Amino acid sequence: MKKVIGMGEIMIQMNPVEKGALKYQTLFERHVAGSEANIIIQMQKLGIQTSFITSVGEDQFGEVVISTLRSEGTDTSGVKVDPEHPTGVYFVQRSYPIPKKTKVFYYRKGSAASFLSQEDIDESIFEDVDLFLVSGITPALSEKCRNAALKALEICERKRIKVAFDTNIRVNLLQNRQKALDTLLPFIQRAQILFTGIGDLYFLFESDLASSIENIKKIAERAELLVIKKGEEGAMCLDLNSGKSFEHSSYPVEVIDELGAGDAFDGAFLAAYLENYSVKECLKFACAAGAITVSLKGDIEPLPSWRDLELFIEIFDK
Ligand code: KDG
Repeated sequence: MKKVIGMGEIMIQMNPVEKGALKYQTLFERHVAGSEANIIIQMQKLGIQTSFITSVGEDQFGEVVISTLRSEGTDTSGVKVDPEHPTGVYFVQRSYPIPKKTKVFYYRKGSAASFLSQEDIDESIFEDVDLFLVSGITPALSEKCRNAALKALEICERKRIKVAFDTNIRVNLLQNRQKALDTLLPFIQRAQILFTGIGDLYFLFESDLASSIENIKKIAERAELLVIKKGEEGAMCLDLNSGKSFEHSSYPVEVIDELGAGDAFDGAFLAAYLENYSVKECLKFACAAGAITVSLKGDIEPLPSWRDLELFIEIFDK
């Protein structure tokens, strides 16, 4: 069985029962979510053995985060419980003011995860690991977090563990293009599998897709696969070893909550990659997982199994 470790912040997601402006919402569903954890849980649901590194508050929400990871089968020996800082929370606003678009409001400043430090990275859990996964959110949370993620990269270098990185730019954490480039550079340089999106590429390089791809390729010195998510236009993957490029269109589904779709995409792509599927098939499973996830609220609950993916693809590819 392939083994993967992820690292990042997991928060409580408050998702309103109804669509519309947040200030008028009175009824909320409580979910648990966080980009890297969503990716890891997608992989766990697809038969990969997973562990997660994070820190949660010594509070009710921290308990929910840990029990969610455990109930999905992810190992929590890398999860710290911080008595001094709380578990982060965020609120979702769906379909307002732009129909089908989601906006998030974070209450994560000073959260337990943002105090994760190098000392919290226990090298022993990297034993026999095939892949380490992190995204641009974690190094953007704080300098401490960035150093913790850099320590994980160092361990991967020594143990020859592959790295998957998603640029996952959160403008409210990274502010501007230069800060984003400076913060993310070592991660983009180190990743063998690099995920990004058209929005992130535009934010980083302020140019058209073709020139942005050339720009990121220059930085991504060790990338074997460059995967670009294009939202409603589907996705593409450049196999930088063979020079071949692959595309897959998106599946036409009703969008209920677009949050977490990119994570489901990454998780399914990586699980398929670790199971030695072709790049073309990895893209197909990834696009299907993304589509299934936008059809429901919550980031973790809609993540599909192999059986779900096969059923979905059978119907939509008919
Ligand atoms: O990828 C979905 C995420 O945006 C969400 O679950 C919360 O991790 C999160 C973040 O930082 O936005």
